[in-house]
Order: sequence, then structure tokens, then C-alpha cells
Amino acid sequence: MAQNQLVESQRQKDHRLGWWREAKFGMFIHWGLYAIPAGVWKGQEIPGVGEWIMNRARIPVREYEQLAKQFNPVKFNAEEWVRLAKEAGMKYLVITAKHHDGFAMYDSKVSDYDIVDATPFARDPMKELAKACQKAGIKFCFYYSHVQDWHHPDAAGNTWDYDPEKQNFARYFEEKAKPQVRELLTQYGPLGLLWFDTPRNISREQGEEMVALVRQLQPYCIINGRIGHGLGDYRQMGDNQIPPNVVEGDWETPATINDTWGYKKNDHNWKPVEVLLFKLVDIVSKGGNYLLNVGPTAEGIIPQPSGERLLALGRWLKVNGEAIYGTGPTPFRQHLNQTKWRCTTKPGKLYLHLFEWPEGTFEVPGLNNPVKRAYLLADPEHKPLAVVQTEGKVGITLPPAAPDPICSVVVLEIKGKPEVTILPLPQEAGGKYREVPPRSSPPN
Ligand code: H79
Repeated sequence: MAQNQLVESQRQKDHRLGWWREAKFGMFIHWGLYAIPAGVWKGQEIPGVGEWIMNRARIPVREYEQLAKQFNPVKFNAEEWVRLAKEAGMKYLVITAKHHDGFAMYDSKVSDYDIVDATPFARDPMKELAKACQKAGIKFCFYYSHVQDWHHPDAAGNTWDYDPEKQNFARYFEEKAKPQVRELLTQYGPLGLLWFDTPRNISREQGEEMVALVRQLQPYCIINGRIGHGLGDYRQMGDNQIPPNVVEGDWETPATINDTWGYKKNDHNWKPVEVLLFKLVDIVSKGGNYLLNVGPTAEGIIPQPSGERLLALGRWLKVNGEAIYGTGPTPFRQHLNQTKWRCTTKPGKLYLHLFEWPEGTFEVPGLNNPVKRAYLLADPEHKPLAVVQTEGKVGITLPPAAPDPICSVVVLEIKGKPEVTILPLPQEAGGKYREVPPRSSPPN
């Protein structure tokens, strides 16, 4: 039975992944007990990401679990979080139901180590978020740490409380991981996707059992790549990793705005909007999705610097979303070692994202298709821009001022599928371009 449910046609998979391929941009939320120490334990700044504090400071289970008694995020407001995601132009929301620390941020019957049973807050924020997402038309999704659980004596990861020799991973997997995933799949309505992490020592069979559980309870639910053994529906890039070139197939980069996932009070290294917007466009031009994280405080507040940046991205997307949502990757694969421009595509259209506004003319390198029309996406009238097309070269005359201070989009309507001439490379002949392997990477 498990085997049967793992097999589906390409058409079925296309149907299941349709919304996610269209979405391109999602909100990641890391929220848990680690937001209380917020990177500082007993007066000591603990290096590394905030949600790893229990591990990095070797905090015993009996001590760490006391944090639950203080967890009371009275300022939490599901509708506000979802409104921010919506205004940011994000189409799905993935929140930590349980991170490696083992604490369930929802009402679990499997264990009392959860937000309803162990905290003064005693509310299930996931119920409220699921409802708010449904209302806003945002896909609601869970992150679940299926292999690491530093609270459970049989799970992976806690080497300071538990002796690995005496551990029985299967016991944890059967008595906690699977039953909790079942709860997530049955108590919160339809989930857009389940986001697993750090597969470590999970067996292929255990991975397949997890997939079968998801397919059985929510056949439409997408599964991310980190379930392990290549069993997921799409490829997961490393945390904050952007590939140097176009990657075929479905993939996603999970990323931070500062340098932590879970809230850290002393991490002020916020990436500027310019950088975040470049990453969004860069990822989409290479065929991926951008899952951008916020780490709310223990009071339930999304840090202001995150909020501001997301709203700025949302304002850009309001004007330029057509060049992001539902687009395909760039045909200019030899031009990804610069940061001046990127390209995304739709049938019959090229979207040129210009991060530097050239004086006079923008030269599109090596485009062989007849150009029918060019205009600025920000121009509501779509006034045509002058285009000079010679053999293998397209020059677009631009107005003196860029419509956007960071990234302006020029739309090129072309005839046929994009045909781009390959540039002659050292020891390599030129010719019509089809497939170029990754070569160089832009600064991240
Ligand atoms: O949930 C976030 C991370 O906590 C999780 N994935 C993202 C989405 C993650 N778990 N493990 N890893 C990522 C890789 C682990 C890297 C490590 Fe380290 C290097 C563990 C110890 C050294 C990074 C630096 C984490 C702690 C210190």
C-alpha cells in the first residue's frame, strides 16, 4: 500500500504542485521556546542560530523545559502575521510546529510538552494561524523536525542528556514523530506542504512510511526535499544557499533576513531591501522559490526590521509581481555572473529586471527572436519603448529615470520560444544555446 501511494503520474504531480510553482515567495516562521533566551543563556551570548541555543549551550532537558512556564506571547495576533505575509506578496506560510528542541507549538495529545499543556498562554496559535491563512488565501504549512528531537530520549541530536548507545530511534519515530505529524495533518484543515528538516539517520523505509502517512491523510499536501532519501516533491537547497545557475525541476531556498531563524535579541545584521529583492529575483530567474524567514519574539511580535523589509518587497511586487509569480527561468544562462540584471519568462514574454539603470540603451545579449514590443512594467499605459534589433542584438531605448530605485522591469514581447546565442568561451565553439552547466556565482 505504501508503495502504491508513492507512485503517481507526472500529470498528478503537476496538478499537486501547481500552486507552489506559481507562488515563488513564501514566509517561513521560526517560533518556539528559544525566543525567550533569544540567543543569551545565563548572561552569555551563545554563538550560532537562535533556535539551536539548547544544543550550543548544552542545556539539560530538565532546565530547558522550564522555559515553557514563562512562555506567554500575549501580543501574538495571527491575523497581523498573516496580513504581513499577504502584504509582502508571500503566497504560503510555513511555521515550526516542532523544531529540534522537541517543543510542540500546537496542542498535541501525543506529548504534554506543548504550548497548550505546558505554558501559561494555553492557546493553540496554529489553530488561529490556520484560520487566518484560510481567510487570506495563503497556503498554511508546517515545519516539523522529524529526526532531531532534543527532548525525546530516543531521537537524534541530544548527546548531552542521552547516551546514543542506549537510543532506539524507531521508538521515537513510532511514538512521537509519526503520531504528531498525523495530528498536524488532521487538526488544521488542508496543509499546503509539510517541511521536514535534517534527515540524518532516518531509514528509507521510515521516510517512505512518513510519505505514505501524508499521502493517505492529505493527498494534495506537498513534501519538501529534506524528508530524506530523495522522497520529497521538490529539491531543498542548503539554508541560505542560492545556486550559481539555473537548476531544472522544482526547488526552494530557505533563507534568513538577518543571521538567525529563531529570534536573537542581539542579531541586528539585517540584510537591506536591495539585497533581499536581488535574492528574490535571482532565485526566481534560476527556477526556484524563496522561503524567507521571520523569527517572532517570545511576546509574539515579528521584529520591526523584518516587517519593514517585507512590506518594501510587497510594494515592489504590487507593481512587478507579473514578472515573478508563475514565471519560468532565464534563457540567458551565461549572464548570471553579474548583478546588473536578471531575466524571468512567460510564454511570449521576457521580463528584464534591471538592478542598474543604463544611460540611454539597454543591450540584450544574443537574443535571436523577433521583438514585437517593449515597455516598462511600471508604466500603466505600457507605452512602447524604441527597440533596435540587429543580428543577435537587441537595444532598448530607456527613459532617463528608472521607475524603481532598486529594480525596474522591462517587458519584451517576443515571437516564439527564447533563442539565445551562446557566447564563444575559451576552448569552446559557439552555437545555439541549449544547456550550460553552472559556471560562476554572483555575490550572495
Ligand atoms: O530550522 C533552521 C535550522 O535550525 C535548521 N534548518 C533551518 C531551516 C538546521 N538544522 N541543522 N542545520 C540547519 C544544519 C546544522 C548546522 C550546524 Fe550549527 C553547524 C549545527 C552545528 C554546527 C548552525 C551553526 C547551527 C548551529 C550552529
